[in-house]
Amino acid sequence: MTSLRFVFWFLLISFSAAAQKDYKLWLQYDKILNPQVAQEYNLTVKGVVSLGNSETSKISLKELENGWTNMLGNKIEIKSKIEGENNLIIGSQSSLSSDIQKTILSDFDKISNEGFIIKSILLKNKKQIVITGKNDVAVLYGVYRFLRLVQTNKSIKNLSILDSPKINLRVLNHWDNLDRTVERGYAGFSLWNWQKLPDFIDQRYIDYARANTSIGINGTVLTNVNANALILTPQYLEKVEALANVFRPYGIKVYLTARFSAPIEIGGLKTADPKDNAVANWWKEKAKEIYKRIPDFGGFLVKANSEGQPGPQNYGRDHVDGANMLADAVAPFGGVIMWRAFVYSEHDANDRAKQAYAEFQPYDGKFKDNVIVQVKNGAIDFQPREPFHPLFGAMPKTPLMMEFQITQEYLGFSTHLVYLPKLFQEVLASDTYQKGKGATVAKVIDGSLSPQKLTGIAGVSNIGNDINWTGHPFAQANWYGFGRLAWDPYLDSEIIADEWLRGTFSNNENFVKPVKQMMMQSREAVVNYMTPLGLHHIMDTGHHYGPGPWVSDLSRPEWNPTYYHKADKNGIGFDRSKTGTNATAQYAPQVEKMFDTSETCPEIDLLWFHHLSWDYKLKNGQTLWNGLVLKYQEGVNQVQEMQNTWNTTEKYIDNERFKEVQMLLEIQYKEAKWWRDACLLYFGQYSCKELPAGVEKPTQSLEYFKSLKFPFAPGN
Ligand code: GCV
Repeated sequence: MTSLRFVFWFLLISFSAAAQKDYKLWLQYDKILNPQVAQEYNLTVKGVVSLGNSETSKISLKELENGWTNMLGNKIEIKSKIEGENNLIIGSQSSLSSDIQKTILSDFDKISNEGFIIKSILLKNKKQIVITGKNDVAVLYGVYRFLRLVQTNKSIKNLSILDSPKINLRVLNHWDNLDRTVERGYAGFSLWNWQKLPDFIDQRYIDYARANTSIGINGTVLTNVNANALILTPQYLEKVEALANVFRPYGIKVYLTARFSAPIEIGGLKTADPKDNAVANWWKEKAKEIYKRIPDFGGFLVKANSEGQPGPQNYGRDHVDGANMLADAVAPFGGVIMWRAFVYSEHDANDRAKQAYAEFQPYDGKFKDNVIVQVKNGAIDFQPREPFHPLFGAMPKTPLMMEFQITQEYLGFSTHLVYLPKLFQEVLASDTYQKGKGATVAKVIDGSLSPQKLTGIAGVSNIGNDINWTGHPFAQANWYGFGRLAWDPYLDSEIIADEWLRGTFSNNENFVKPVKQMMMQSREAVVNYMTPLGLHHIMDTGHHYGPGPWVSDLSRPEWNPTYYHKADKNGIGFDRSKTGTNATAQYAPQVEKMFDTSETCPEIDLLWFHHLSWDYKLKNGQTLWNGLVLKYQEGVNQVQEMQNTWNTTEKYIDNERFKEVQMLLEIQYKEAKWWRDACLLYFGQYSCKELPAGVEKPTQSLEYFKSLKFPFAPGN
């Protein structure tokens, strides 16, 4: 009995320790194992002096204390005033004594309102480190950066770091419904427990805020873009207010999605026509009501006249009318409207990839100052690879906000290890050529190409109430990497992976080096085994889980995979060149020219822009058929390599996360083969060609793959 009890407690304790590791994200603050490194830190920092006393300052101090104690194994002395040397002094500009201010005065001119300074200084001949900024939230950003230096075992001698975010609105978009289901969510249910709010504040809300602020995210849209008007009723606003109160000290603003028909559904009006005075007034009153509760409310995100959502077009008005009416409602309070450009219509016979540009580009310069147009990274819908959206750079008089998808709707849900910052970086570094060479997407969205009053970037969240937040331990890296790139869209995704691995798992080079390489290769692997050479949108219907290139019977033509790959006896691919839909003409002339002919089109985008014969010669001399098949096989091989790499890491990390990832990689391997076999069997019917050497033969028939059904796939 006693021994049974012991086993029970042992299991419980080890389970909760493991769960905590998963839960703690990149903020593990593990003990520093290298004694020299630990010694340097202990010698360089002997105490902390916190100069502020706001809620935010208290968080800064608590984070420092907690991080330091865990990493160094000894408590850091908290001092009430600066005495002796080797102190860490934290406080905003106005709280600093004049002698400290003097030493770093010119640095304040080099940072923005949210920027921070971490500097080793000499104060009365004594060495100190200062972490400061123009306000307490900026200081908190600095504290997290300082802790990251320690976490990643960087030197903290002679520090001189000045850093400001390059983009102002850095927000997560939660596609969370009020019943706690999450559209395209693969990590459990929504974090927001509407039933228990406002009185019950889950520790998760606080840890969510900590994680976000540690990477610089400063906004959260709590609700799904497929919106429910109830969120705007007093019953729910009270709950939203409670969340806003939790997030405020962390510098995170709350936003909501606005259902365009809300004036009818919850306001009792007969119309939601944006030109109707009663409608405009209803929104003005609603804004007043919200700001009374939440003075720093961020504003609204709107999906209108898209995939069946109501919008101004229901009343013969356009997107400008709709967005500007809402903009007027929130303007007196400093709110913004994030208006989505994700539009395409079953009544428009045009190539779906052209529709958003065709509709929105003519609106350039017509939106009010507090409207920012949110554009997905590519023209279709978050595929494993898409060329950058042609709207980027094409609306110089309108702020455009990037929308990335962190949740892996089309990239294997939370089961596949895919390191997305590699994808994000590829998009951000794409050259639009809109003002000549070097006009990257990053420069469009940070306002450096054409100055903008608002700049922004959104990531569709992959967070749910799973213990590890994101379903897959490595999907945490996608949340992390999104935040880091939102802060600085020019960062290298490999450096981000390095930081994340060290903060999350270990500083051991034998672990970091191979696993980083694995992460960096993972995005190309998923492209290879799902949609190589520019293929896109060939997943199964509705839930989007697994391959479905055969699907051709959906009511809307542009929902069918056959619309996108157009495979037939003559070849495969969507002709978007001059001889086809001429979508290439939506890009700047240099880009248009490059995409327009198959010889100059990058092969990674080939079948996005061209329909080519099965015998078309690729750059490596292979026929298109053989090349395509080999890419599918390469993707499968890459997953196998990822498995091999992971299997070498067992001795460096905790057993639980090792096992979790190992099992998930095994599923990924199976699913990669599923994608390869299903797609090759299907396309092979048209190419009528054999599989080249080196490719495994499918073990199931096409009919088998077509028969698979997933009625309870998550996220639907
Ligand atoms: C929130 C795709 C997804 C939808 C999503 C939509 C959007 O179509 O499948 O679930 O809806 O994009 O971004 O609005």
